[in-house]
Amino acid sequence: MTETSLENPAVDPDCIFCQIVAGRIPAEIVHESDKLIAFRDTSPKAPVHVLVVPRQHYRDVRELAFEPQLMSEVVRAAEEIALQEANGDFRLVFNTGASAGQSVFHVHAHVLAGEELAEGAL
Ligand code: D5M
Repeated sequence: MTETSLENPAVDPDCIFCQIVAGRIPAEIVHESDKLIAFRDTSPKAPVHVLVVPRQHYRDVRELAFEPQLMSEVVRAAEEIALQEANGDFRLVFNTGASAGQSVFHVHAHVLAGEELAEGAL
């Protein structure tokens, strides 16, 4: 079943990231706009590990590719977070499909930043 609202016409009530967007599950939010939220990953793989998540439910980046403006906002958000929390450099990862490691099927960009990235440890 799909809920609808003016702000977010495509919400999957069984999706954990839709629940975070709706404020029903807590998260450490570091960045917000009308189209996106960004919060810390609960299993960080880098000194800075933030997930940038469109408020609207898209399954993966293949679906997001049909929304170039929103895709661009994801990249700009990553840039801002990396500037806020590290030296501005960052790695942007979209795990796409279960066999590529995607475990949450609401598109999210992993923003990874911090010194260990340059040292090749991650
Ligand atoms: O990445 C899914 C990521 O989502 C994984 O790194 C853990 C993270 N995760 C899962 N649940 C939460 C909550 N509730 N808050 C913050 N982070 C969360 P994937 O690319 O799909 O494997």
